[in-house]
Amino acid sequence: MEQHSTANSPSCLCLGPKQSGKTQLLSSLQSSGCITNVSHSVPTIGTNIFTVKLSETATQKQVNASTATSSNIGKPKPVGNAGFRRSMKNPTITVMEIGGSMAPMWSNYLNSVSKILYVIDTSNLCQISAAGVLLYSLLADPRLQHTKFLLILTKMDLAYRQMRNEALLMLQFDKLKKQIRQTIQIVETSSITCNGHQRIIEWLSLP
Ligand SMILES: Nc1nc2c(ncn2[C@@H]2O[C@H](COP(=O)(O)OP(=O)(O)O)[C@@H](O)[C@H]2O)c(=O)[nH]1
Ligand SMILES: [Mg+2]
Repeated sequence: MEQHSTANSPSCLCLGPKQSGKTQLLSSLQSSGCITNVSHSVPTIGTNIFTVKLSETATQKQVNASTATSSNIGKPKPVGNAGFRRSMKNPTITVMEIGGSMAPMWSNYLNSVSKILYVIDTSNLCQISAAGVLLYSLLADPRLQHTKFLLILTKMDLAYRQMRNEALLMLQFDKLKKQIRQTIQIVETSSITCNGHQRIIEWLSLP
């Protein structure tokens, strides 16, 4: 089967079931703004590419740390992952969203992926368990054993959302954690209030 991930493809993917809020989240991260009203959106068929501005202080710290060691003197400057521009001014990362309806084809995009933003809609009770199954299949993939995962619990502005602990219970997260080798960070977000967006940017800014 055709493999879509190449050396030039973004090494950061945004995955999750359809309508979980991926496009909305990445659009607001890209434009550094929140959405003002919730409108009906067109599900992503295929992929979308977003460029997200990273935290200059976080990337600066890494550059300092990696150039400060005496063993690095005289060696070329570190080059970031594909899609990751680690220049000191205006560092950015390219994130590729793959539509939820393409879940059966996610596997074609998993070569050389260093980070995955996995988005789960906390207001969609019926979808959370299915989202957990899809997440588990990613975590079990041999190509993603060293990939960093950020679990994003979205739509936390909605009154009828599941709270963090309830959502994690539905995902059987405690059990899942014991069976995988990756460490998963969790962040609660809303594209309406922009809560959690700074934490996502800081996580993206880490190596
Ligand atoms: N209340 C609320 N609605 C959201 C949020 N994020 C996305 N939505 C809505 O959820 C629907 C699906 O969002 P979209 O980003 O297209 O989902 P995708 O299929 O995962 O890309 C749209 O109607 C959005 O306006 C959020 O944080 N809060
Ligand atoms: Mg989308």
